[in-house]
Amino acid sequence: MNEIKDYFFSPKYECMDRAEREKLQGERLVELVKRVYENVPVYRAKMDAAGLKPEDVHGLEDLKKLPFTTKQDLRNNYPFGMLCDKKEDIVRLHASSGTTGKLTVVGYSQHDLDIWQECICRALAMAGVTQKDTVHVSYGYGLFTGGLGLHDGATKMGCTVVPASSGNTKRQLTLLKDFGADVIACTPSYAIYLATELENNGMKKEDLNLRVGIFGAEPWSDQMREEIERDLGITAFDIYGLSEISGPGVAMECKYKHGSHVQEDFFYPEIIDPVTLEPLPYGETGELVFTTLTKTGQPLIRYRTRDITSLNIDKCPCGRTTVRMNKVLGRDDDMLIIRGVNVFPSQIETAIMNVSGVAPHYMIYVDRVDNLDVMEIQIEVNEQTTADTVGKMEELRKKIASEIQSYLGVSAKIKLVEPNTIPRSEGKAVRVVDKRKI
Ligand code: DLL
Repeated sequence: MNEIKDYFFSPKYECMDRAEREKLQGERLVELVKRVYENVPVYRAKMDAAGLKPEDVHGLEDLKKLPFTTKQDLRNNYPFGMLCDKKEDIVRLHASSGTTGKLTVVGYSQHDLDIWQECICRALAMAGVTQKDTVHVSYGYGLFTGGLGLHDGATKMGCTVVPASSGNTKRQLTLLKDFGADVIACTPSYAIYLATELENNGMKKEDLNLRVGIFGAEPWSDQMREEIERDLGITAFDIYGLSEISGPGVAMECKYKHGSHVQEDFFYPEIIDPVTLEPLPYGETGELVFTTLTKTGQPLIRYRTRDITSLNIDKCPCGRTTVRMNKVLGRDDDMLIIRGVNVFPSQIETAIMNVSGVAPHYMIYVDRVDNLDVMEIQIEVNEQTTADTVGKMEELRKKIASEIQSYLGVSAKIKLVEPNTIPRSEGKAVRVVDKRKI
């Protein structure tokens, strides 16, 4: 593995004493609540309904009194009903499409773009990326925040940025080789795809100069990380974010890879019980909620991300004092309930990858037959395994079925398929087809 020479981009905020940071967060919250009450009718109505006035919020201790914001609030007020700044002060619009319904639109002021760039710079510094590096961005450019987010942040740092965007894998590989990029930023599933396509394009990892990968936008397992690191010869970092809050860079892993440091001077995280909506203590798993403490364009108060994770305030050996979020297990609206058992696709992936002989490409099909949930998982075998006998294949199939059963407590039908038959994704991977009509 490469040695990562990380550094602090903004030590004052990243390594701040926790009590001092909480004071700053409290002051920012008080100011934020005043602003949204005055400028965003939705927040005024929500606070009035809760019998709350801005004067009732004195610091972080009052955060739990404030109402939540949901994706539905953004949809109901499509497109600009949740802006806090005047429309003419909005310099960028991004939007994300959910599985259903209207786009979720987010307006950014210049100030919001500035803090987003600051977050990306802090993230790049965590991965030891400097102004001397060339950063190849294969996240999609456009309404999706991945491409432009990494692009603007890496530009601010002074890196040489290659705005490759997504698609055209052959050209991506040529660019990576010819421009000698040190860093690649894309989804982890695309990184795996690029690695497998190297050989098909007559290339080896040694032909590339890559040192670091900045991967996010979808859940991924540590096994997937190992595979990417091995096949591309890089160190792979997890970056987290969501359009509503600030795109990529809301949190990022340091080289110790024990959770992602949340840029909590900008984005205050909470974990709540998604059923009772009560805040949970550090360490407990629940739904992640963010309050954007300093945004001006479209700030959000207690935004429910639907992402399931936990927070950790233990001391990190890297020296940053910011709270870390553990890997996202999945979204609570992504969660599959199979015969009463809660199952996240990421857990299925971990179970599959515990067995050797298969590739990290799979699809999960869920259906209901005679009132019973059935799950079929189609998994690609790797090139070596295809040469195996029928008996050996059957052994492998049984091994995976038993791994899934013991890891998840639920049975699944396993179907092994030929290499390169599962559709590849250039953006976020779609791995679940739920055909149940409940
Ligand atoms: O995916 C922003 C992003 C771009 C993050 C590039 C990282 C890299 P949205 O399209 O709004 O924004 O989707 C946000 O994606 O709520 C999570 O469910 C999921 N997600 C994002 N990053 C991670 C990650 C971007 N590192 C939604 N691990 C979020 C797991 C992630 N899930």
